[in-house]
Amino acid sequence: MIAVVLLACRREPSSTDDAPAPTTADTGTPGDTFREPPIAEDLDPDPSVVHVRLRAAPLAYEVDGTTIEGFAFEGSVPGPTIEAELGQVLVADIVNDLPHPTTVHWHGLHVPAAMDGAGMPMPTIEPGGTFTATFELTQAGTFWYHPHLDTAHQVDLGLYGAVVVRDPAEPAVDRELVLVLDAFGEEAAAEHDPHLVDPTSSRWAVNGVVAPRLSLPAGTRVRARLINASNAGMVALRDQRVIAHDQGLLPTVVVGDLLLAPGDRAEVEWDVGDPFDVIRLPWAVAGGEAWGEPSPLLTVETDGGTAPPALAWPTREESPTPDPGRTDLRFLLSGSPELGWEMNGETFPDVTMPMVGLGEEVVIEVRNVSPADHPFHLHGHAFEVLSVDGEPPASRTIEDTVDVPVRSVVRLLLLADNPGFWMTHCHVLPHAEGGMMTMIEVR
Ligand SMILES: [Cu+2]
Repeated sequence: MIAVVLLACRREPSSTDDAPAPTTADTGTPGDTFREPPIAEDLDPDPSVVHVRLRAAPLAYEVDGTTIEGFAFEGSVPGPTIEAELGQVLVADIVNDLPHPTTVHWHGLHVPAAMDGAGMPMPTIEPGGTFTATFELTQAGTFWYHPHLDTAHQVDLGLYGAVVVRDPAEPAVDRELVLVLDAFGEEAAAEHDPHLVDPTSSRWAVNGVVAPRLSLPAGTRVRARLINASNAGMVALRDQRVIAHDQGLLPTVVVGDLLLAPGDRAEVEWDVGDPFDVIRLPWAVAGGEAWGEPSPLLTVETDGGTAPPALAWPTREESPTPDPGRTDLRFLLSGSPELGWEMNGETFPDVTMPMVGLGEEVVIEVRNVSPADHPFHLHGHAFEVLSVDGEPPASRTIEDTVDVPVRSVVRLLLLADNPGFWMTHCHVLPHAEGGMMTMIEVR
């Protein structure tokens, strides 16, 4: 198997070049060496500003022996990771060298509406055009950027990258890792049909490498930042020590299985002692029993030794907010692959836009009556999950993307504190483009 992602003009100077014997392309066979996306260069010496360039252009790259005639930011899939600290201003020069119009959306970040890269009218960047996004980073956590125009096509072909916003008050670990997850289907990729690259989630890549091997010394404490950048694939991981969800550190650590729907992020702690696999569990997107076998998403290699004790993350006395009982906004998710996908019985863009007052606390109920899971995502805001089918979460959790399982009801508490027209949609991108999308006006 050939090493990973081809960068436009340079090879990765990593040990992947002399990686040992090729392995088969079967899911779960430990593959090439783990790699991380490049770090976006900060072009501004001003310590209060992070100024990056994101040039989107076509790129042929390889995943697990399959060449994808794709797209990339700065010649890399995933695109460069933007690293910043809480309170810094991000300036991103977006250059569109694609043969199509595009935008960049800052998933999970509370940006002004004009910077969101989405909405109506769509703030399109034409081929050959540029746009500079500027906003302050007011939340610590793991976020990501991706186009919001012809989204299923452009994201699927490789246009995505991580945004890491650090709070210097959070505890330090030995090693931080960014893991951008995407799924690649064999057959479809070979046909270069972008809309079908990850329909079956058959092969999962971590930063462009399927089932990579990561070598770490025993005693290393890792903070791993996970992003599900796939179009439609669910990632269920066995038995993780979960320290953060979409919007940063949880008030209390949760140990257990972890589900990442498309668009979701989570952060986990690994205390490295003996070698271990990060195990991906089968997940039934249509509900009911899942079929298939657990398989390694990633293998951590080490000589073995004593694991460090789990870190005592700052614990906050925060219980989940009790459900106020009322419902201010309702979203009914319905449809089917055959009939198309609807929100409140409507298909985007022919939708009725609800309006909420700026500063209002809004109780949202999302009910899924369709035969598939739908990750509900709202732009420009975050919400607390009050309950899933009546059950409050194990730890108070603030999200911008939450899976609404088949035949389930998810209740959310939103503080509508960001004025504008905000898209809300299913983050299974073919569902969103099939019509499961609407907008909320906050004014
Ligand atoms: Cu959906």
